[in-house]
Amino acid sequence: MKLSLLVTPFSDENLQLAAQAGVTDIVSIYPGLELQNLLEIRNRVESFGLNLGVVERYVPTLDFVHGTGDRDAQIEGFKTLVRNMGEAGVPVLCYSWMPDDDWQRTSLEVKERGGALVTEFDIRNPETFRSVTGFDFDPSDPTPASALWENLEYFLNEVIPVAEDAGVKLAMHPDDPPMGRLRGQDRILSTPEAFERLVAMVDSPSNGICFCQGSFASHKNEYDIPGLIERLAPHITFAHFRDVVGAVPHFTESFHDTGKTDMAAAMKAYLDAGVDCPIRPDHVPTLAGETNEFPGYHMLGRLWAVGYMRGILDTWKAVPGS
Ligand SMILES: [Mn+2]
Repeated sequence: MKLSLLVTPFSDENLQLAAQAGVTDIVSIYPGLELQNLLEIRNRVESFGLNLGVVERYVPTLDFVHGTGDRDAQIEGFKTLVRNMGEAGVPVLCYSWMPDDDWQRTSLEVKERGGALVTEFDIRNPETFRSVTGFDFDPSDPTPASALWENLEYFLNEVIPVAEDAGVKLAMHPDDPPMGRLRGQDRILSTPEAFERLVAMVDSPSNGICFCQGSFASHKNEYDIPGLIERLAPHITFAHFRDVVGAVPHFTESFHDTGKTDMAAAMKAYLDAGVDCPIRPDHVPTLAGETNEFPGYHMLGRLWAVGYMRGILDTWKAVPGS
């Protein structure tokens, strides 16, 4: 596995911290459609002795997810991004099919160990549910699950051949929260069966999965994470290492050692299955001295997480027969 980090803000200091923590691969947010921008990001990352391994977050998707507006123009943009990544040698593009664009939470400042701040999702009372994450949609005009699936198949048939040509692997992130419907809007990608349907739609090494452990762990079915990694392993092109306490309808994020998953067993599951892709900590707690302006996306928790992950990786390397 390639120890990876999303660094925000994308500063020289944070890139240096990543290098010092032993990270090998950097995850960049959406760089826009100019090849030059992507090349500049790659060169800056490489100047710290790091690789640019993944593009993730803020990739425009909502028109082709819902089949609205000029979806073909948005697909063309996605193809341009894929071709640029091929040109720049960036191998993985993470995206999602969330109809509300990104994660939903109801609190951004629940206290974890030592007063560290984590996010919470609580829909035990749907009447009072209110997302505070800033991603939303018009609940008066929902897109049904059948249309979300049709739009996905259309998208894959358009994009996967381009990704194959470019040598880029897509990585589909699960819905977060992992629910089949939220506020009247269907959601289609939160179960292993749904991901098996996704990868069967277009059979290609470029049609891959981002295995976000916390998304599967917070599903009401409370999946066995190591077992699920083994099941989906041939299609995993990117991994998010995170954990939660609880499950839908109520869960909170956690440190890697305070959640409900055996994280050492999860890491071993990737290794045993021969998965060799970028893996990054996701949604880390906000620690002392940090503003919590970007919940889940500050640096101190990431650095703590990288050390934890490196320790597990080295331990399994040192265990005979593992
Ligand atoms: Mn994730």
